[in-house]
Amino acid sequence: MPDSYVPQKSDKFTFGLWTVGNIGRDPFGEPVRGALSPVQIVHLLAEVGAWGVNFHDNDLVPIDATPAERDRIVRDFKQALDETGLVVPMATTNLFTDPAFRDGAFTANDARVRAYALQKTMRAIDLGVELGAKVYVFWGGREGVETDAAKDPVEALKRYREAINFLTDYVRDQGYDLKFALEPKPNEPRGDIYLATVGSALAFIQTLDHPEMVGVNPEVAHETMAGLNFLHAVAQAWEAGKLFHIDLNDQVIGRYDQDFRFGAQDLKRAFFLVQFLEGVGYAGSRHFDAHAYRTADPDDVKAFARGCMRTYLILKEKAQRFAQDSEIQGLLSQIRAQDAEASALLGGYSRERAQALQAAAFDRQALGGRGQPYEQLDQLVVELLLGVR
Ligand code: GCO
Ligand code: MN
Ligand code: MN
Repeated sequence: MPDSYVPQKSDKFTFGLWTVGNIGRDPFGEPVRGALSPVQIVHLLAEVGAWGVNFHDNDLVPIDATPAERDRIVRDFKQALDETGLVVPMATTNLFTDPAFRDGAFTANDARVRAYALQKTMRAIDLGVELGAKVYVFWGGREGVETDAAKDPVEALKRYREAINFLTDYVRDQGYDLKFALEPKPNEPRGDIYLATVGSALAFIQTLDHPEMVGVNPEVAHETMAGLNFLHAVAQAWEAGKLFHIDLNDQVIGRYDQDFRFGAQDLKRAFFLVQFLEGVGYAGSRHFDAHAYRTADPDDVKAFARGCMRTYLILKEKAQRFAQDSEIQGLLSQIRAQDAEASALLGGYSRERAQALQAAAFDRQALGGRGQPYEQLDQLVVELLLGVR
């Protein structure tokens, strides 16, 4: 039987160099896998069927590389892209690994660090654009505090805004075709990170000089760490025209930052997410910002990468079944049926409508007496996902 879950270019599946390249270091243990070169990772991603590869500046070019080394690395990387047909849809800056950023980058208290962060980001933007990136991600992992004695949170926001404004102007000045995507996270590695959720990032974007150039890069794990409903965050970003990118992985609420394989933890939430992205026609990358378990050997890393994509495709098929399932659709039309008389009372404001509403009679007890078959509906979804319908 032909396997219909084989990734295609049109699926727009991407991985960062740091994801399948993760060597399994954690706060308690040394690396367990050998480092792969960027060229090796490109070939690995091509082998498993990915469409694109993303990188931080220093995933590709080490922070202390000479200009000659940089040129050689970029040339080899481009050659690997040519050989495999992989594209680079997104790039980003590492503003968290080097000790210089121990107090943050754009929000660091030391002005020299803030200036260095801008310089490093401009250079990383140049590199990303050179390799074809159209989206530039800002994940402010170190932009935060352990103690609020250290930084004024209002001042931190002002610094953050000044940096993003500077960089949007840089992109315009260079004539680059590049959009920014802010990636919120509540904590880790800082005790508390500024712009902790998608909602905070969306509000912040409206205060920028070029809000049209800036959207968000929501990540499953990050909203889940905050105990929030990821689908709702994605939906709000989408509705605001700000879903420029997405980081897919999985996470248990209340645990450390796990970065599990997409769908590894909560299949039902993953299903509603895929159903949403496919349903609205989200056209951006499906980026898996996840890594294999520390127990994985190189073969198991490939299984991890294939698993992310395969689960996405299976859930996409489940969404099609959901749309075709007559029992589910029957319940949905029952739930969504609208009372014409009541609907006429709703909509935009007019004085007549306000008067009609003031005069309307509502049978409050009848309203409270009406149930909804959500148990039935949810059980049908569960059975669909369990493969028995
Ligand atoms: C994390 C983040 C990062 C970012 C990456 C790209 O929790 O470490 O998700 O993986 O996505 O730095 O900006
Ligand atoms: Mn993350
Ligand atoms: Mn991420």
